[in-house]
Amino acid sequence: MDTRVLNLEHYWMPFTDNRRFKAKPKLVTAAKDMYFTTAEGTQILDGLATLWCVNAGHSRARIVEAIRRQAAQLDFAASFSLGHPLAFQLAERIAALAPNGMGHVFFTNSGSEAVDTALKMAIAYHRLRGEGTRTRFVGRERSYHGVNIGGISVGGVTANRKAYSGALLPGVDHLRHTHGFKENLFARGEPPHGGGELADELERIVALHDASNVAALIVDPISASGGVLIPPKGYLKRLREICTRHGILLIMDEVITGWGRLGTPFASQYFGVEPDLITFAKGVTSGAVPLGGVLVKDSIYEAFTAGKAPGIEFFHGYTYSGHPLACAAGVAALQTYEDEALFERAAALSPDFEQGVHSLKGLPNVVDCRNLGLIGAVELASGPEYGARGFAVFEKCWDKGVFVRPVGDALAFCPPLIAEKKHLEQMFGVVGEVLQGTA
Ligand code: PXG
Repeated sequence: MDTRVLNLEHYWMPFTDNRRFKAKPKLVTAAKDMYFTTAEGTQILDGLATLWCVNAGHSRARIVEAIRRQAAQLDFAASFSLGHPLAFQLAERIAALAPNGMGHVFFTNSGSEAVDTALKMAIAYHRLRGEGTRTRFVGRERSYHGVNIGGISVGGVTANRKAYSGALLPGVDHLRHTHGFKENLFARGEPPHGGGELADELERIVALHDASNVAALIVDPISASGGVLIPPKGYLKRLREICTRHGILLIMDEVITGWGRLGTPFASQYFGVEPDLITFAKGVTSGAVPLGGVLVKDSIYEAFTAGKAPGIEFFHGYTYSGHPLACAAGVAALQTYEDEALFERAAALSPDFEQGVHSLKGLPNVVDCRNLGLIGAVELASGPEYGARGFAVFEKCWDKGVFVRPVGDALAFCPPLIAEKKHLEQMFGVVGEVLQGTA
């Protein structure tokens, strides 16, 4: 495509330095399996499943065909007191993959909406049970829970919060992030140090406010956009114990860790932790159509539906909740994961991935390497301008045909689950070469 005729002015791009992008655009015009094709016709390896989404790879035939067929058959039907079969079929499939006892699914269009939905569910649930004073939330530093007001309030990414400080939800505390112990640097898999101590901070926060005022704790098992922070051993289990002891709901934000990233459908299963609510998005359709949602424990659904006066149980929903195209893509993506055993493949490839991430240790400026399942990062020492080194490395990798994501001065890796050894070799080979050359 001749991009010289494309007017770049009018699209205000999200989370992008618009001026820098428009001065030197990176445009892709096609994608298949592991690779993008750029407007100039070069192939770029997608080392981040685009934005932690495309777990089945790009433009997979089954998913494409399902969307095409659905658009022709039933382009749209709302889910407000009207329904269509696919939404129910997809919910059933998701429930079958979920941790035990989580048999109900509420659909949204994005992870941000899923997070705000889960926060509202938590408050409404406690109120229904006569514990209406439970309205406070606990989040964590460096966690990303989307960009809606609820999500940035419980989230811990300063850049996303600072302009809105006075408009954030009241009644939110944040646990420390889990990064920074020097004993955990270059840990392979779950870092050994600090899990219990970090989790015990929750006790302190609960004691301060009294448990009767706390609705839920929200945790992204791996803070991906916070820099791929892997939870230390025992940390999540301990948080679960504390929540249970105090009647606080545990929301696991699995927008990135869901759909096989750690070799299990959800990270909750990998860590052996049973949440009360799970938020998901991204990989549920392998990124092909926007879809998110909240998986809830049956007891939560029943608190809303059992024995109450007739009428709407939960005054919440989006026009496009359960959109037919999204559901068609979701069913096809989940079928692809199953047919190709992609979650198992992710688990099987994890040792090679770990090897690749840690092969970067010792290269110039590398101060940490971390990994779990098929997600990982290399962190570089910051120069005078925070993030500049990470961005420069990202650009050079792109020029050499590999797409990875800079998160400050870290580079994140999160390939589609269809990745093969040769793709990992290409990705870590190019990153290593670029790091070597930027001493
Ligand atoms: N929770 C988590 C854990 C996420 O990673 C969301 C919620 C929000 O999802 P939506 O679909 O509303 O974007 C996310 C999204 C990045 C980046 O820079 C990451 C996300 C979104 C945009 C940028 O890594 N994750």
